[in-house]
Amino acid sequence: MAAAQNSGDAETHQAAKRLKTDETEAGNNGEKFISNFEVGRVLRDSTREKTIFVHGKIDDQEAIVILEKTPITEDVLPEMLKTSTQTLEMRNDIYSTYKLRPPPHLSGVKTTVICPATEKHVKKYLRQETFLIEETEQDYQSITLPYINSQSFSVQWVYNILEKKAEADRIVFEDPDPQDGFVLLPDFKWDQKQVDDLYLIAIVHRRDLKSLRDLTADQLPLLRNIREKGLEAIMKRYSVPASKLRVMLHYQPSYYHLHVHFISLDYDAPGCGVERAHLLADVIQNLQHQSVYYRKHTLTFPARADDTLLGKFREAGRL
Ligand code: M7G
Repeated sequence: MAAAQNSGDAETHQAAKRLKTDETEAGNNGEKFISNFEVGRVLRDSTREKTIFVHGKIDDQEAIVILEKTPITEDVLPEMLKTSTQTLEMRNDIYSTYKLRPPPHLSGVKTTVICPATEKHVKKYLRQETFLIEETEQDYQSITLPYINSQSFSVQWVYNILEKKAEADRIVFEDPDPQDGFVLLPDFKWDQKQVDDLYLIAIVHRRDLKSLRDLTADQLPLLRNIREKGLEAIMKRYSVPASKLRVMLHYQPSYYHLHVHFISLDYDAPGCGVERAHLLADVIQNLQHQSVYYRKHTLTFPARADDTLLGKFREAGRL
């Protein structure tokens, strides 16, 4: 696939391509949990990305289930072609199409469950028109900050990771320093089956930094540490070099506990557009030039049509 050809060191890359999968997965309980899902409405789907986001219920609780067909990788091709059952659909001259049915271990569907899901989760995944907001320093203080304090997503899942109450076995690297330390682990968007769509997040141990807006030059050691040690750990574990990674922050993030995204350059992940992504290298440079850069500058970000924050900007006459 493309990633193997572009990486420069195709051999190392190939070796890292077939990654260890999380065999523990959901087990029997998880399967039962998912099979109890009663389909409500489709929030969003994409035939191109082969994903569907569905709102429904599991045992009377609101739930969102995200299904995603996983990419076909080079290393499973021979087995897939040999062992699939095949049905000829049509033949015409030199053209023919087939329906292949691969064996179960080669036809997994990545499934994410959010349960109980809140109204905010439903809004997050519902396909909606988006608008750009230009947030001044003043807007942040008077509109965004009160909004964050009143109703942002719970970051309990983040604390569970930091306290090793969840996903402890998935940690790729940890620097335990309370000031400049962080935990690096696979993002739940990544099934870890191939590096083409590699996606990890570095979550800082400090709990007092909500987002890019809170950063000053005081956090340069923290940011440099994440960049340096995060890249080193990814090279060591997955043989993916810095030149193949987008290391960035989102503004606005969904979760207001500082974290950094490490994403394969070959993966056109959601949230990588200029209106939301800030490269960590640029953030470091900006803070080197001006300590209060992110406190003072107007920051632009996208918001969905029924995002409460968008409503607050409208009410304040800022949109
Ligand atoms: P964000 O920039 O706050 O928001 O990133 P976004 O979700 O709109 O991008 C948070 C990141 O954390 C996203 O990439 C999520 O996929 C990821 N994430 C969210 N949750 C709830 C979990 C989780 O429970 N475990 C892991 N490993 N990643 C998560």
